[in-house]
Amino acid sequence: MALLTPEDLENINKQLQEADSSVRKVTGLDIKGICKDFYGTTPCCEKVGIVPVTSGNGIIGSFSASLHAITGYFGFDSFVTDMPDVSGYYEAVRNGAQIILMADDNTFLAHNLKNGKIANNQPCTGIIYAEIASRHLKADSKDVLAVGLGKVGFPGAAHFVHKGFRVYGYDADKALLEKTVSSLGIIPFDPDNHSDNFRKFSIIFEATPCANTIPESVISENCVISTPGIPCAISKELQKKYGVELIMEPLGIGTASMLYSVL
Ligand code: NAD
Ligand code: 2YH
Repeated sequence: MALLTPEDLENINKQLQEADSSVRKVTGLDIKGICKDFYGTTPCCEKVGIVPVTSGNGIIGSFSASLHAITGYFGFDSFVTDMPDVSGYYEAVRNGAQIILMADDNTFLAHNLKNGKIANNQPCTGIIYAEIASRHLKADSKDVLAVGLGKVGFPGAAHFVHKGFRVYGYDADKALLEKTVSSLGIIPFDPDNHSDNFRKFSIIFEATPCANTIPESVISENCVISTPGIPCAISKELQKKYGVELIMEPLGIGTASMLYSVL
């Protein structure tokens, strides 16, 4: 499991603003608007308690502070507890938190204590990046290439299928690819296959922990690449060469998706 680093989270407000402007350009709505529309929820006055967690690899510098900035950006009233772990959870509830946000090395959750709803960051992230890409106003077809079909990628690919897109999928793990092809009915994409390599996509969804995972040959002019994957799936040079609209941000879009899903 790849862990976020303080470097990933540098200038989180600026990263969110830039992502919001790309989302608006691609879909006509901002991130908030998409979350509202997709989940059918609107925040009213829910207080969010952010609890640092020391287990495993421990506290990530600026993780909690970034969540504080992100929740504020989306209009939630939030606070970070002074204490971590169980003591922090107790502190959050005692101080009126209705939604708890906390993460260890494997799971990042949002739990609404009032209505019992709970969300996991990985599916929420996959689904919202897929939802954003599916709203690409200038897409030339309902074909999508999904690269990386793990804990974030699988729910994203499933979301495209659910919305009626024709999904071509690729994962470096052949067994996982086969399993996903049979469970979701997607079309296996093989970057080493000559004819697959001549197919071009105006929507590409990527969720891997690797760089340069998207072959140049599949990128069409002005395509949208919606990618929660860290590091970035495509080089700056290729982005520029093909006028790619990139939707990529390390924490905020997925967190917004989690929060709206538990309202
Ligand atoms: P995962 O390990 O469950 O899945 C990653 C998948 O990518 C695996 O199935 C792996 O086989 C595949 N893969 C690796 N290299 C590949 C390549 N070159 N080509 C094709 N497939 C390849 O991980 P995950 O939890 O799904 O996370 C995926 C990425 O998303 C990670 O970088 C993670 O840090 C990031 N992430 C970002 C956010 C966000 O808000 N931006 C949120 C959650 C996760
Ligand atoms: O970065 C992570 C994991 N990859 C799960 C997130 C899924 N995108 N966890 C963050 C750990 C935070 C740490 N325990 C803290 O500072 O509280």
